[in-house]
Amino acid sequence: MTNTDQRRTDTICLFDVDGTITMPRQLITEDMDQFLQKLKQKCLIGLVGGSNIVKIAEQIGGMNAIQKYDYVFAENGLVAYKQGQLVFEESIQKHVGEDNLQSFINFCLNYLSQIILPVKRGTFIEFRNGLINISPIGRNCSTEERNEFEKYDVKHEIRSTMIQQLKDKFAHLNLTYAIGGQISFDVFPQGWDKTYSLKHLEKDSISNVYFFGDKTFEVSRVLCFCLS
Ligand code: M1P
Repeated sequence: MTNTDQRRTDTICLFDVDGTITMPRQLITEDMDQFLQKLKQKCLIGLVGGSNIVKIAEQIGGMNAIQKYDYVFAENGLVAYKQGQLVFEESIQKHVGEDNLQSFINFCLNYLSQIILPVKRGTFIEFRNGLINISPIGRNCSTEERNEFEKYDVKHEIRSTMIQQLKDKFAHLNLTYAIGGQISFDVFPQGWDKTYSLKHLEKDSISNVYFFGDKTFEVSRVLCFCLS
């Protein structure tokens, strides 16, 4: 019997990308690449990252490298590749609907136009496939301005106050608000974190999911056990 014959197809080892199989935004090392391919002889292997597929592919050796994994989930699973083939795509506009999206964006633009900050720059709303990123100071600010805003925000609660208003006004949209960085917050539909990728595995009757990630807080623990 060869190693491949012993491969368990009801079990997957699912790896986060940045900070887990690579350093943040860096290329995969030869050692890690070989380790994962060896593991693939024993069970299914997959990647789940927050970045888009182009960025993930760059880190693992190009678009052709996607087929080295049984599953690659980009944008937390909103874009899913199985055995190298694109099998699923979802977007925030499809999910929320254009009318709702525009009400939300217009409210944000109006709100942002009325707050006074020490400095304001450009790109206050960045529309991504799976989330909307909102920055009161504007994403075009310099590093120094970014650092200053972060401190100002701690004192004046600019982001949390805006989030509270959005939560009240758009409760019906079931959105999640996350302050993950220094100058902005992310808005995305509830459940659109890394656990989203589990939908694809459930559909394929994969019952054992072992998740490996660097920031394994509450969500990752759920991810580890909910299919086991
Ligand atoms: O990864 C954490 C956050 O990093 C950036 O936030 P900021 O520009 O505010 O520091 C953004 O990419 C944000 O979307 C992300 O959650």
